[in-house]
Amino acid sequence: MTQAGFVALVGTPNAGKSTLLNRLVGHPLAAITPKPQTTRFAIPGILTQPERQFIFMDTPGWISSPRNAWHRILNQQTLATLRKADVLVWVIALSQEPNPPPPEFASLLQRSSALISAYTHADLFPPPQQAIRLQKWKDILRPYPYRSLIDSSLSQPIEPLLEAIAALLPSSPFLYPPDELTTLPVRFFVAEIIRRALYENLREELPYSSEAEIVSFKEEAERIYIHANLWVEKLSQKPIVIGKDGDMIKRIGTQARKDIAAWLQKPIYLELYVKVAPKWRQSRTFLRTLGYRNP
Ligand SMILES: Nc1nc2c(ncn2[C@@H]2O[C@H](COP(=O)(O)OP(=O)(O)OP(=O)(O)O)[C@@H](O)[C@H]2O)c(=O)[nH]1
Ligand SMILES: [Mg+2]
Repeated sequence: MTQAGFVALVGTPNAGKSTLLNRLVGHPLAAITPKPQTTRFAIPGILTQPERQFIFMDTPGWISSPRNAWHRILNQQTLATLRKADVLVWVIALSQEPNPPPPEFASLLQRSSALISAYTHADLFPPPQQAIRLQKWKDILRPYPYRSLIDSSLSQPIEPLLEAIAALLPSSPFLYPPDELTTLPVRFFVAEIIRRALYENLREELPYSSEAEIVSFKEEAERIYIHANLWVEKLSQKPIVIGKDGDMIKRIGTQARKDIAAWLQKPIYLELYVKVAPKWRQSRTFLRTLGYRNP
């Protein structure tokens, strides 16, 4: 009998969840940046082996003090993903202060019969410091029924984590065609690539106040034509995204175009428009038009 199931990767912002998703599936599916709150949707990544199918779910980092409708939707996505998962992977970063999981999902972890903890960022510390930090995390983890605690830092191979998850996958027929890598459409990943360019080029509050929306995506024989809106929250943010003589928007566009072309293996024509949607993070209606849904 084959095995198949949903595997949720959950944890605090910046813990390294998206890095793990990409390593587990072997493709750069989810955007990774040094800034917290990079992931805004539950992103599925599918890995099919001859007898097993893992459907990994990357999740937005848990926001412990949500300040707007957007934060609450991000947290709800994480909770919904946790609830439907067959295996839970609680991702912790040794670089972060050890803290118990948020009360909203602590009980789900506590009741889980298939919980694993993976730690990251161990490579940043010499072994004695690693051991001290790990011990503090073990104290936090003690009340939880985790099956294994695995060093999944960038310096380590990913296979031990994969094997630990495989041991907990339910017996099941495959849930998706074996050659499928994700269930989200290409447009979603194109918007993610543009957003990563925004994150990497903008500073302070701006990355969190901006969002990319694909308006049109037309594939022709020679080239793919993409129009996207870059939404910001305030009129005063628009000239910053455009930059002096348009140099910032040019830089963002060039980086995004190259990354999209590399991903889709085709020349890209990319047109970006900067638009203002006042307080979009507070507006459930606008969030819905950007694809955010209450799960
Ligand atoms: N040194 C080191 N850096 C890591 C490791 N894992 C991830 N990173 C870096 O940590 C940063 C955050 O990684 P992400 O994978 O985006 O973290 P995330 O948990 O998905 O973050 P959010 O989506 O914002 O919640 C990036 O700069 C990664 O390159 C690790 O094991 N060691
Ligand atoms: Mg992420």
